Amino acid sequence: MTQLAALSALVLLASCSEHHEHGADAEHTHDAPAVVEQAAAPSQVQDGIAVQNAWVRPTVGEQDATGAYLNITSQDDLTLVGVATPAAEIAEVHEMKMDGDIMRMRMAERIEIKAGEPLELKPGGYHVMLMALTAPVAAGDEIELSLQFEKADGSKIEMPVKAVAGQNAGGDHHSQGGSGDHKH
Ligand SMILES: [Cu+2]
Repeated sequence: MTQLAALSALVLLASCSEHHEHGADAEHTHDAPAVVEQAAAPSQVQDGIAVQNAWVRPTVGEQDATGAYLNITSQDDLTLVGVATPAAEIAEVHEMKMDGDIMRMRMAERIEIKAGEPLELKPGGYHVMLMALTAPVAAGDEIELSLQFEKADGSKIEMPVKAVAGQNAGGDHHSQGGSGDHKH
């Protein structure tokens, strides 16, 4: 798990780096091949909220649940209160935490996002859980998510986001088997 966490952090860091001034430098490469793909993911912006690196883990065989992952940065304090998608009957925000040696997952009803501090939904941490998928998810598929936020004044924001299946294939490879992610 530690390895996975480190890899995820690397990938997330790398995705942030696309905003550096030397973005035009084609020689600017990173260690993992997956990172090169990550750099192509556009950031999606609405109401001062930026979503980057949105991806979905492709399903395998009969699997009818999967995870979606993304980074959220907001100009103002914000709370993530839910998610919806036409791709699954049930979509929830979950949190995975080590409890001693056991990885536990529970629903996260509200996640505070501090102004300017990225919230990372990633394997092994917060994630969007898609259950009772309407169709299998294949690499390259685009999944539409609708993120539901609440601002400090109580007003609500719906933000549509596209997540591409399999963008984090490199990280995916390392996480197979180990995490045993989602046994719903
Ligand atoms: Cu989950």
